[in-house]
Amino acid sequence: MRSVTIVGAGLVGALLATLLARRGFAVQVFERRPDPRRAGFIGGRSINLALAERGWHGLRVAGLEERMQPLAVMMRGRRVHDLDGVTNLQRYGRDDSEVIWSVNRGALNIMLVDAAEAAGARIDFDRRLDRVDWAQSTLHLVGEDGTTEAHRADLIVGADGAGSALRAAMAGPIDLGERFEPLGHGYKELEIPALPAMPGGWLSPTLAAAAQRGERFAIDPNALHIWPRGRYMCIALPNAEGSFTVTLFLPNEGSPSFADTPTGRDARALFERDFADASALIPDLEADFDGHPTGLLGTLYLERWHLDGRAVLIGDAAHAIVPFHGQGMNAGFEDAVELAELLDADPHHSERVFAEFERRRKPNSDAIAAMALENYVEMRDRVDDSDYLLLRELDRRLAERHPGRWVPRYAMVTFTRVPYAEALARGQTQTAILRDAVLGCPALDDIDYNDLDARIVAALQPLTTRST
Ligand code: FAD
Ligand code: 8RB
Repeated sequence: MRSVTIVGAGLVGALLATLLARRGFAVQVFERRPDPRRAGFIGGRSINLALAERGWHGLRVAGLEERMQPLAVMMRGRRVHDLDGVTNLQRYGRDDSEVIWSVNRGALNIMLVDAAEAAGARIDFDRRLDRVDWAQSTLHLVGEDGTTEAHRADLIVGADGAGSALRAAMAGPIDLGERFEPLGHGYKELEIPALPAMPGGWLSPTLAAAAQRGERFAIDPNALHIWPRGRYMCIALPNAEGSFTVTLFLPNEGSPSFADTPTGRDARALFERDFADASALIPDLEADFDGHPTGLLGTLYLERWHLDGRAVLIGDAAHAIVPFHGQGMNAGFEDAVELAELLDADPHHSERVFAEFERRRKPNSDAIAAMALENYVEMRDRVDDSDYLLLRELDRRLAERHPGRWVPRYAMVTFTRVPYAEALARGQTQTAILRDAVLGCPALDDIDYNDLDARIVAALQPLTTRST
């Protein structure tokens, strides 16, 4: 039996542990944090994630889709809030089969850790990887009380996130070609609380009436909310119990920015000016802003993901990206499924397996990194622009005329498993056609669709059904 040591029992490490243990590998996981199932750990802040088809596929392969589904909140589209608080829903897909889902990170992590152990993996919590002795093939781990232990490892997988300690250790013997590109923008998490059973306090009369009727959500629960403001924005994702996690994205410098918004009071003033409808729903904005750290954003690129046949990186450790396509975890789950399949098929040639894994996945992780950067501009600046809305409507019409051949890029990324690199390339072809079609065309009904159809059939092959 081949043994694998995984560093990190986060989302990707725990999924990979499950998949490998189920295939008969002896799996040992080391995780820096305490066991998330331990009492006292649960009940902290609700942090949610958008789960899309690629993520669901990973859970499906691990046999967890049906356990997760009841905990997930459907988001049918983006609900765009203008400066006056007027909102519009832009559907993501054709119907309720093409939606994304908001899930609780803690609940998902617990489910994955449970599944990994049930499949036979061993997880040691409170064990931080400190360094690796490559000559002795030994991991050196530090416990929460400072005690150290050594662990001989055969194959090592680094699923220890963006700040990966395994990556730092691998960079000793080889040059990974590592490059981090900061976005120049950061983020802060705030909370729209659930409506209380006993209305009072901060609630407006309208919300108090909603609470009286037994409603828990202060705004549409079945949407990803966006407050686009050009160079910056806010978003909100629903939590099953009725609250929303709000994320404010701002440049680090300039105005407004995190530099000129140092305190919660300054943030309240910014919200009153630019996000007034949201401001009224965030009673603890000052305390949230002062109490939560400002997060950093950027893209991590590596030229190499493995150290011969001994160690390989996956998930954020290999390719941390900006959040604006909601695909970080989704991409990491695709890594886990792919690596488990490759290792299972050829367990005794790990160098070949790791090289093949990198060959298959790296073009796709580069593609989603690029599309995630592009989607920031789309979300913060374009979703309320009439030219954009016209292109989006034509995109939708062409998808209707050419099912399986013309698929909007957002849909390819979110609702299919078409490789990201292919989604990026097809998206470029489609965008060129869209732009030509509307050039000098005031209305979509004036377009010559016969001409356009011929060009589309020539430029785009039908998508293969394997991944749709
Ligand atoms: P992580 O989840 O970061 O897990 C790494 C694990 O390794 C952690 O448990 C950590 O404690 C452990 N570890 C670290 N160092 C060591 C060490 N030295 N020794 C032992 N263990 C160690 N993605 C989406 O697809 N959709 C979303 O909507 C979305 N929203 C997000 C919202 C937020 C606020 C953030 C921060 C990210 C979001 N992402 C989202 C991205 C997603 O969270 C990541 O892509 C995903 O968690 C990557 O999984 P991972 O297992 O590679 O890394
Ligand atoms: N990391 C998401 C989308 C696309 C939405 C659209 C965007 C917060 C950190 Cl910013 C963002 C999307 O185009 O209409 N789907 O899912 C999730 C997003 O942010 C998550 C919650 C997030 N990720 C550090 C903060």
